[in-house]
Amino acid sequence: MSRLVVVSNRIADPRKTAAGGLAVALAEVLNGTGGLWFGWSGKIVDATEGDDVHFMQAGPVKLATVDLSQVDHDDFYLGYSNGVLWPVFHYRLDLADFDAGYIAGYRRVNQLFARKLMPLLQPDDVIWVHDYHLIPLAAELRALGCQQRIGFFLHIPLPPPLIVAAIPGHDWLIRALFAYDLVGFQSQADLAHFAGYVESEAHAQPLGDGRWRAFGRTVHAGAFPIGIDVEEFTQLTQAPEAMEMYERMKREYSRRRLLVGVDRLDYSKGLPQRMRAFREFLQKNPDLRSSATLIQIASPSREDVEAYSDLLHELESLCGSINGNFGELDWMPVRYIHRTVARARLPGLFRASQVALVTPLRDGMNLVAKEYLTAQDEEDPGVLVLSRFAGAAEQLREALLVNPYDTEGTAAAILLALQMPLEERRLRHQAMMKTIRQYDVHWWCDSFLNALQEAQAEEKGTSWL
Ligand code: GDG
Repeated sequence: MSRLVVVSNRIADPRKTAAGGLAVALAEVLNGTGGLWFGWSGKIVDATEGDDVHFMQAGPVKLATVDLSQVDHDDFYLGYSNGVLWPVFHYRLDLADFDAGYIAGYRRVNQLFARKLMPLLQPDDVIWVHDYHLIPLAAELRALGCQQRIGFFLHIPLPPPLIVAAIPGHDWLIRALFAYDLVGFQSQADLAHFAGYVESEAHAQPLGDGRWRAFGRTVHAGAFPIGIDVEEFTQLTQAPEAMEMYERMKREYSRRRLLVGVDRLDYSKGLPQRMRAFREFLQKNPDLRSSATLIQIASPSREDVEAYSDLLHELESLCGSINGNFGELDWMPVRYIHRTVARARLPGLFRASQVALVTPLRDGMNLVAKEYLTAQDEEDPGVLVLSRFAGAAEQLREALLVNPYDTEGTAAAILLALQMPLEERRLRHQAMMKTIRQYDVHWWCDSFLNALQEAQAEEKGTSWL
């Protein structure tokens, strides 16, 4: 069996359960092959300190990391990755900062990764690169003579061709995808956008069977919706810490209905829109007013990017005004927590909540939706209100699907969710759990890696850069 080499911007120690489903699933495959995980150490160092690779053994998995200089971190991570690609790929051209200097940093770090990874590779390695930070990595590796099979998975959405085309240098970026043997997306919609782009902008020829040919090379592309580790999350739900959280919530909210939202504080997650919909629900349903509480956990994220501090203020002001206008002496409609909650407690909170509001404006997949459903009591499950613009909506058709921009429609769905009869809740939950179990994180890993094994590696000689 070939050794697996995983490359991602950040790496997680796969032995720590706090790392979550993705790290655990990757660790399982890496353990099987005695694999290598390569990425950024998370450390920023003085440019004069050199760029050594640090190694750490985590069970059978070898972790290899490099540090970044301040300027590389600013241009590559804050600048191009999170100031250009993240907003544009989430359809937010208005938030993109197309500073011409960022792209040089993005290339520099991808070159650094390629240069440092290349000597660690073995001839029959299979390389799996993750996410938007590292789109040109395969092209950089090929330029150094890398012949191995390389796959890429995009965790975030790919927008329609004309939105991608707004990025200065977009043709370079998409051309770089052709240096991979397989490119994976979260949804059929994202895959269709890829096809649309490469056919209209790069004049690629569709060869059928999910293959496209352009720039003298053939790339395979497919949709591989990511799942969760259902078994691990079920165990987490039954563990003492989650049970304790569940009991506490049940006690505290014995006379009230609980709604829950758990998201990174990110503008893609539609948090202000969600608050406005909840406010609309409170306004329209005075009789239900003091019986429903929304707990919103917004874990801090990328606070050094400007758009995120604007969002923080908007959200704080909305929560404050909702509580100010609708709160009673003994009840506040919104409990807003701007902190990270321990992973072990999340399933308890999910299980105690009758409704989950997962209403991103755009999301590659959204794992919270799948975690919420997995944590439910199947005899008396809660209801998922899900944005039609989350990748998860392609799979979870039995959720209450909403348009998060439609305040009134989302408010109506909240009411429907709170009033849904038990039998209907069970049927919907059962149907969605079937999908979540079938397409879990192991399915995701296996199906991607099988497709990568089958993808015919060819035309290694092409010049990429
Ligand atoms: C990207 C894509 C895609 C959240 N708050 C806390 C916390 N979380 C955990 C959740 C979940 C994970 O973080 C978030 O995953 P999502 O999928 O919802 O979103 P992104 O972070 O944006 O992830 C996304 C994903 O990649 C995988 O491909 O689904 O579309 O954007 O596991 O539970 N965990 C803890 N405390 C918190 O406060 N412990």
